[in-house]
Amino acid sequence: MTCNRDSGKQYHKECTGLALELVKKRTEPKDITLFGSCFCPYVQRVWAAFEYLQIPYQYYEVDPYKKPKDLLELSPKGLVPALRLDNVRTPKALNESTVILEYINDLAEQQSNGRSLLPPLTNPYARALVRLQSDHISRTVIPAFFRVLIPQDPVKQQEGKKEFYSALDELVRLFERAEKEVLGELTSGTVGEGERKALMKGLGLWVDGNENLGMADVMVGPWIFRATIVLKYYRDFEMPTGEKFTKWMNKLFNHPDFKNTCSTEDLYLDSYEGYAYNRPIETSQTADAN
Ligand SMILES: N[C@@H](CCC(=O)N[C@@H](CS)C(=O)NCC(=O)O)C(=O)O
Repeated sequence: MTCNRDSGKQYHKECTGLALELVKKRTEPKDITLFGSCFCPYVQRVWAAFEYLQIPYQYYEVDPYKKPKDLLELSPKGLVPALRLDNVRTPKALNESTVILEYINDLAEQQSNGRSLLPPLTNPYARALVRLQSDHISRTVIPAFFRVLIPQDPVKQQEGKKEFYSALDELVRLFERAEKEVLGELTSGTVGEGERKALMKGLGLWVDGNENLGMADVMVGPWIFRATIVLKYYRDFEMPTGEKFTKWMNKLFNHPDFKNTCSTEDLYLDSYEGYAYNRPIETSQTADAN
């Protein structure tokens, strides 16, 4: 059932559920501090990646709409996520979730802890295919999500839904393409199981038998998760029902490094009510930043 009443709820300022448990485990000072906000999907993608890549970090909750000074020192517009890096001689900073993802993945690859969100460096084409997925997520999937949520006119919402479905279809096509082009040739038996496993890695959870998060999984996961809660509740939106798509979503939602960064549903419903009823936050800097 679609919900039709604005109850004036505001975004939350503290994680709940499993995400709160994780915050409590990540309060110790570390060389890298992740400035995050509990409701933010851009933060969640980076957060899940930190967990998966096993890079030590401290989680620090901030209100990006209040623009605290310590956040502005790291991120020019005061957007989350942002990193404070004390792992270099003079403290440095990074912002933009996609840049942070690449950075921490580089760190993990350099540390050779066996974790990466991308296929091995020895297979540049496979890495490029995964980056095509990420590019599609940034350019098309995320904007389409907001075109379902933000318009108040039902006709526009309907158009948004169509756009979102076709963006998800294209994502599936890109998943299938990577699977086929990278693993398709490996059925000949000339490749050992070890190599197959290594190649599968960065291809992410779409691939049967692969339990490792890939770059596209963390890039898009927070929006898929929010779509099943927020778009369903406010816009009566149903996710695609294809068998493999559903299997992929379940793998994603149940992957411990993703699941542990999820708060309870009420946090997302409350935090997105302002979007759903067009109550813009005056201090928001995202209009020209996303
Ligand atoms: N392109 C940025 C977007 C980050 C972003 O929009 N973060 C939101 C929270 S979800 C924010 O900080 N909003 C504060 C504001 O709008 O001023 C990224 O990928 O990191």
